[in-house]
Amino acid sequence: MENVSNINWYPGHMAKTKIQIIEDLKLIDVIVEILDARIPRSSQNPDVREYTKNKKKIIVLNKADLADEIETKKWIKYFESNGIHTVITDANSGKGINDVVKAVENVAKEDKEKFVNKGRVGKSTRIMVLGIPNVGKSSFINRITKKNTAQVGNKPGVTRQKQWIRVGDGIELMDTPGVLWPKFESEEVGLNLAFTGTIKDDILEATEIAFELMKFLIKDYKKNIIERYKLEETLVNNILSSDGEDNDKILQIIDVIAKKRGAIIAGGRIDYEKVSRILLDEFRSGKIGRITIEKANY
Ligand SMILES: Nc1nc2c(ncn2[C@@H]2O[C@H](COP(=O)(O)OP(=O)(O)OP(=O)(O)O)[C@@H](O)[C@H]2O)c(=O)[nH]1
Ligand SMILES: [Mg+2]
Repeated sequence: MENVSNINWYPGHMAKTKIQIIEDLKLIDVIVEILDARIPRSSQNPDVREYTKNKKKIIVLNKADLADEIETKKWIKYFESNGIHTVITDANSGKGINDVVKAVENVAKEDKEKFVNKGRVGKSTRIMVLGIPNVGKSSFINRITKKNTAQVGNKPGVTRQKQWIRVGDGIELMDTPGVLWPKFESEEVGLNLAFTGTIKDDILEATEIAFELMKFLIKDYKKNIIERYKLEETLVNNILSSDGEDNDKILQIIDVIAKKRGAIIAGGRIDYEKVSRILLDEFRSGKIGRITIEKANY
């Protein structure tokens, strides 16, 4: 396996984007940081801590429809125990979006009372969405602005063409999200981002990603694999308890799935490219079930 942690992503854009975000954040009262509920740790850019030092922040665990509900509850507990208000959403269906508005209103209330005390009534709370690629920023913004598309317009003093959209009682959202770059701190983080499709499949081989994914699924979600691919449970258990290398056992299970799905090339050999695509597509679209890759171990 290539060293995933050394993958250098969009190097030209990175510095510019960072400067832009820091600039934008000067206008922001509350940050909405969107994470992937399946990989809440790997989808968080460590720089965000620096950005959010003196800011209020709400964490949104998006794609919650694809994540394991029990694990998601643990993650909420984890973040809340660190004092961060956390909301779960499915930006595809719009589920949970109103909870985000409510959470922002609650967080903002405190500040507002301060302003009222100082005689500054009517100041809006300005929010901005931050998140790594593919986490659902655009879907989230489309959802949260759909009901209330009243554009607040450019504010004086804002030189760039930023639009503010009213999304709740005294809440204005910056229409463009801040794109954060994931940090490949370890091979594990790189793989997690590959599983969920954040890293394009041409950077790592699909066959490699699918193999590593299967290794994880057999360890934590064996039942889902057996059910989805209608495997004989005893066959799977026999493979797993047989002598031999663990990697070879995973490959044997992939072979069984390949045969079931007709991923066979002339001569009867396994079409690993095809079976890998099937596994990745079905994982990413939730067909294998609701799966959380990173557990909240606190
Ligand atoms: N199942 C599911 N899919 C989602 C959810 N939110 C977004 N998606 C899908 O994830 C993909 C990426 O969503 P986007 O909204 O484009 O993500 P983004 O963060 O704007 O991505 P970039 O613009 O590339 O940075 C799309 O295929 C969405 O349909 C969700 O809550 N659940
Ligand atoms: Mg987008």
